Amino acid sequence: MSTRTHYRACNLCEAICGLVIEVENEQVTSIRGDKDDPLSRGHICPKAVALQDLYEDPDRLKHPVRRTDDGWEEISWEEAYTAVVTGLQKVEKDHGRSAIGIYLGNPNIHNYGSALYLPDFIRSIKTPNTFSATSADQLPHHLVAYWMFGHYFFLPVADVDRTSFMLILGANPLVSNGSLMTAPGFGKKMRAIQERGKVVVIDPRYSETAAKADEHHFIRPGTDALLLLAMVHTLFAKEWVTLGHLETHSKNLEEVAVAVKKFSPTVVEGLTGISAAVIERITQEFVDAESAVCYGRMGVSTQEFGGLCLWLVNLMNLLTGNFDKAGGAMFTSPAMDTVLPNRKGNIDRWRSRVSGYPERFGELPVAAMIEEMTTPGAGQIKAFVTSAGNPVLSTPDGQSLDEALAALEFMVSIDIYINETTRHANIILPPTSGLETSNYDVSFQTLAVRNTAKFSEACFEKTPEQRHDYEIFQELARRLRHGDYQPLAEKPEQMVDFALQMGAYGKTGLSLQQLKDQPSGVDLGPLQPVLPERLFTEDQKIDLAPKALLEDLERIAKKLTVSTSGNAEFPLQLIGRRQLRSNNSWMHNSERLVKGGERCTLLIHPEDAEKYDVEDGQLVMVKSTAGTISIKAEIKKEMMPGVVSIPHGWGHARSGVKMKVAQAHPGVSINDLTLPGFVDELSGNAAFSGVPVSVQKG
Ligand SMILES: Nc1nc2c(c(=O)[nH]1)N[C@H]1C(S)=C(S)[C@@H](COP(=O)(O)OP(=O)(O)OC[C@H]3O[C@@H](n4cnc5c(=O)[nH]c(N)nc54)[C@H](O)[C@@H]3O)O[C@H]1N2
Ligand SMILES: Nc1nc2c(c(=O)[nH]1)N[C@H]1C(S)=C(S)[C@@H](COP(=O)(O)OP(=O)(O)OC[C@H]3O[C@@H](n4cnc5c(=O)[nH]c(N)nc54)[C@H](O)[C@@H]3O)O[C@H]1N2
Ligand code: SF4
Ligand SMILES: [Mo]
Repeated sequence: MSTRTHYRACNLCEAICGLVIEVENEQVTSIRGDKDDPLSRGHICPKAVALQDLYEDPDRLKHPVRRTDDGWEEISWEEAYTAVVTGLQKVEKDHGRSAIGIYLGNPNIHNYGSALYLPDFIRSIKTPNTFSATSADQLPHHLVAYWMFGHYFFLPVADVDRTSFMLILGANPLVSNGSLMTAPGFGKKMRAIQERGKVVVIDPRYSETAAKADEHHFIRPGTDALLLLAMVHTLFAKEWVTLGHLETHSKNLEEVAVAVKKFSPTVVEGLTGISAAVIERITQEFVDAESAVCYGRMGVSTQEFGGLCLWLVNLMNLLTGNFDKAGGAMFTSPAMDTVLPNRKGNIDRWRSRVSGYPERFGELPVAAMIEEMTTPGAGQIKAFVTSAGNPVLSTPDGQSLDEALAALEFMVSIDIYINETTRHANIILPPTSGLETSNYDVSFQTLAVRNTAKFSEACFEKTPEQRHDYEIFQELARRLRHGDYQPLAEKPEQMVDFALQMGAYGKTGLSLQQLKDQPSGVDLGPLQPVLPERLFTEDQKIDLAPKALLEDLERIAKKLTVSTSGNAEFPLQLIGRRQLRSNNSWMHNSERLVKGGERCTLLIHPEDAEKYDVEDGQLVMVKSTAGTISIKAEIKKEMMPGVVSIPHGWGHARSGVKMKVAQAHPGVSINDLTLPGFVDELSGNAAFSGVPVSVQKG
């Protein structure tokens, strides 16, 4: 009997937990947390063991497949590549480059093969119509970083290991395990913060994180920018503003003071639902704490004022002297640094054809995807490429996207499943995944609350028939460029080795070999101050008041004059939620992750249940201007009155999906209710928080 122990980082979510995997006769016998991993220190969540299910899943594709009138047929890689290149080139010839659209999903960023080689493929197509999950997620964070610090990926991270006061808006790290803040084992870290001080949560739902925090306040969805404006207003009104060591490295403080003047706590209390007294007290506690950090994520990013929210989150940290300082918001010093001066990002170079959304970092917002496919005219999308994405379930008005995909001339998906989106592809190219891949987490080691470096070898060899994602992207780039393509390095691990040796720790000997010798990972210590040296702005100053954000205040000022209590037809506000045993839309094919009671339910407050005559456990119709879904209601006091919640990523009952376990636990898709036209107008990011809906007995 052969046995071996394999060490790697889980790549399912941003927490990148260290795993110890026991393998006997090439079968996984156990997956547990790696206590020696310097970042995760043994933490894992229930999804880690599902890596085995993913590896063994009979529904996972191992060969390219072609859709025919009689169903899917397996084809060779040669046939598949030829069909893909022929299909794309035909559409380009007939309708031009813009007629090819691309959508990139979340797992691309969790895999260095995709992260490092996908750009070569995209450059081979050169279409303005590139979309990604970013504009249904963190786009405002990038935009604000670009304007304030000069680089779209120079994102501050909450120093949770040292802070003594944490103000959390619109994040549920006890379930999500942290986002744009790689903090595995957040629960333990949160208890330590509470021992040092306090954790306050602002959320329209009494979330799992709120339930463990010291204090929680309901907020009316979409009004966080008003709350934060009132907090920054208070900093000026009470003369608490201090920039600390960044005083001479910042500009436009006076503009901030003027801009926030009219947003006093008493002006915003009625709209946010949080009293002026509470706003002032929390602000004071933030200022008085030995160190404090304000952290905002999905709930404040995917809403109408996402850009303003993230700007104000940064201002809370900056103006209280809690920026680039232990216990505040800090930047990482990653071993492989991809935050480079020649990649600051670009914006506004083109606009979307139909609605005129501005380009953001090479992409157009997913909000524009459907109309770009369905509106006739030059530049209409006729062919589509998806890579590791399931936009039918993950982007606004998925039902209409579903129909638009069905009407395309040609579609190709680089994906491991035939799911709600990829079932429309003519060809699916399946890469290796999970345990079959080696990995160095390029992005999330750059967003981690501690500087560490770790390399994961593949646990299992791929079969000769399989291809790694980077091999697929290289081959497609080569063929699309008629052979005129040479990758920077043949394999991603060569890129990593080179970058590590050129990086900050290369001088002291950090190399790929060292990481291979220390498979649990290498500790590079707590976050360090890096400013002003690492600022990317031309004048080496932080812009506290970027013009576009000041201008966007006019949009929110209009909120002060209108009631937010919903309209007569759609009186309730819909928000989402994440669940520990889900991972967006694609891990529902693991029996152990879906077993138990129905999880795709509508949470509704008892007062609203009474008002709309809804009983617990009953099927109800939830309606928005995009559509109607039928879902089981759960009456819970954890919801703010007037707000209802549905988790995203469900809706597997569509015909032609080939994921047996998921189909047996289908749920319905919240994105059949969300609206493409409901966006943060500044960034173009989808607004999922606060979609107007009605609820009726089914
Ligand atoms: N209403 C609402 N909508 C949301 C959200 C929300 O909170 N509410 N959240 C948004 C957020 S934050 C995100 S990140 C997006 C996610 O949106 P998407 O990225 O579009 O969706 P995922 O569910 O992550 O789909 C991942 C796809 O990748 C495939 N896949 C998995 N592993 C691999 C691999 O190794 N290689 C390849 N090639 N494919 C692989 C899966 O089969 C699946 O098709 O959803 C967004 N949509
Ligand atoms: N288990 C699990 N973990 C995951 C994922 C998953 O699907 N499942 N997905 C991963 C991904 S792709 C991401 S991006 C991260 C996201 O990580 P988080 O942002 O931490 O996760 P969410 O659960 O979306 O948290 C959003 C919170 O905002 C609240 N909220 C909604 N609207 C508003 C509002 O208007 N204002 C305020 N203040 N709060 C609001 C919601 O009630 C919710 O508690 O999670 C990652 N981790
Ligand atoms: S928290 Fe995320 S990285 Fe850690 S084990 Fe769970 S899914 Fe994997
Ligand atoms: Mo995400």
